[in-house]
Amino acid sequence: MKILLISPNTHVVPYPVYPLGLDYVAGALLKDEHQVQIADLNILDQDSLAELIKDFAPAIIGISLRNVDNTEIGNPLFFIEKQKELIAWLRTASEATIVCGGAGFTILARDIFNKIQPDYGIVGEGERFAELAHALEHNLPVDSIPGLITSSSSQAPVPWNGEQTRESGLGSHTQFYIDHGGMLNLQSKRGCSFRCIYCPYPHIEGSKHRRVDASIVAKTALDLQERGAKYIFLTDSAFNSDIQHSLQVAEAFQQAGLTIPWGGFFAPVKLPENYFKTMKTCGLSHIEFGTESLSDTMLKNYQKPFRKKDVFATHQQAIDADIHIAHYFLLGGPGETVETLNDTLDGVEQLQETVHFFFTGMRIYPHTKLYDIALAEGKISKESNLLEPFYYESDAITPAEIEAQVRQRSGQRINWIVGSGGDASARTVSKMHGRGYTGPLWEFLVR
Ligand code: B12
Ligand code: SF4
Repeated sequence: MKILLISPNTHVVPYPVYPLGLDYVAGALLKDEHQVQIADLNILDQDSLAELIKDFAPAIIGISLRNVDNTEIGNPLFFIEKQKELIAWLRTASEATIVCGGAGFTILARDIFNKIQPDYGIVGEGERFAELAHALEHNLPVDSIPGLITSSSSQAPVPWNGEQTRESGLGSHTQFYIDHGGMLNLQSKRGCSFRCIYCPYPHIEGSKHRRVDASIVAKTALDLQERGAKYIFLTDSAFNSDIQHSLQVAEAFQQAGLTIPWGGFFAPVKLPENYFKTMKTCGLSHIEFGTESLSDTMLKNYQKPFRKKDVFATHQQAIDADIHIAHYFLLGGPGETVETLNDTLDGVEQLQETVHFFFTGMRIYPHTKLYDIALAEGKISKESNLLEPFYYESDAITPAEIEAQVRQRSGQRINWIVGSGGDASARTVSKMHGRGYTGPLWEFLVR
């Protein structure tokens, strides 16, 4: 069958992100000998898309819904209306069956499905698309496909234990990302085994690690380098949630001859001595720590797998290894008070040679412990609409008060950033990428 895969994500904050999920969906479909094309709306406008649809005449169109919103309480953006318009327009341009999937879709599948009305949705890993395409091609029943959403039935994601095949050479969109910052991305495992109360990642990817053999990860990394990548972002929920595997992957990079820098998300958990020195030797240049708070009370409330002392020790280890460091904070969750916030900000002031991103208000997602807490506290009901972002607010301090306090403490410091930095910082990043700088570039704010 002819299948067109669309990435409608044109969000540029903090920078345009290569639509990695579609490489895996394409890999699974190509294995079943379907004809597949990828349309990335970062490079195609509506007229070019219409032309592509006319020429290719797909029988199925798959849409990757990565972002629902930007999860920024102070500068909210909601992307689903635009996807609804896209689907309505596709119905006029094609008779193809429309299938949605992706990380954002998986979190709020039923609500998104009802709003944008595709023909089918698939929650969780998109490799299952091949099963749906097979059923549609041969007029077989679809009801038993794990994770399938229809107008009348829903299912939870079922982790995919089959082969993961990345098809990264499909279409010309790769060049766009190489030309705009040089960043391509790579996944070394799926799943996160931690249990942080607000986090939907274990729902999206499962809570059991499914590791890709380190030598295969390194082979893909080398392939990205040969295609022109100047930097690789490891998209794992937390790259070091399996410390051993993260070391194997890093060492495999070095053995394979990878020379470009790379980075990713890390949890500031207790680490073996010299962990970051080894990582640095293997090319790790940027660490994005999901620190969230520096109050032990709040870290316990959030069920984080580390405490304040671990953050400081891990931070120091990263500094000693001479790696760029950023910390992300998530303020205002259950139990946040003026005192816990002060504890965090006192701690932040002691963390040197880094950049801090502060997010206030926790987006409440279904299938999380935070959802249950908010329900028990009467902040939401089972009928609450969580598709349009809804944030947990502590009874003791409002998001506005938290933001005011962060801004007041921050003063003129340029390494304290509220939210992702928004359009202004995205414009600066874009200009620098235009001048040939590569990578995430937040290291220029490190103080
Ligand atoms: C890594 C990451 C980042 C990195 C990306 C770096 C890079 N160069 O790639 C950075 C830090 C830059 C980032 C930024 C943002 N991110 Co982010 N990110 C992630 C993360 C952890 C992994 C995404 C990923 O690449 N996964 C690996 C690929 C292989 O998986 P995938 O894309 O999900 O695809 C699989 C399935 O979803 C499915 N699938 C995908 N497409 C399709 C299509 C069809 C038809 C089907 C059937 C299936 C299918 O199949 C694939 C293979 O199994 C996810 C959380 C998570 N664990 O998923 C959040 C996540 C996607 N991000 C999110 C958000 C909100 C953002 C930002 C808006 C945050 C901000 N305020 O700046 C920005 C947006 C950036 C942009 N330009 O779009 C949200 C989206 C949900 C929401 N509320 O909208 C997530 C889910 C995190 C969360 N808060 O829950 N992000
Ligand atoms: S470590 Fe990160 S990805 Fe894993 S559950 Fe906690 S917040 Fe989510």
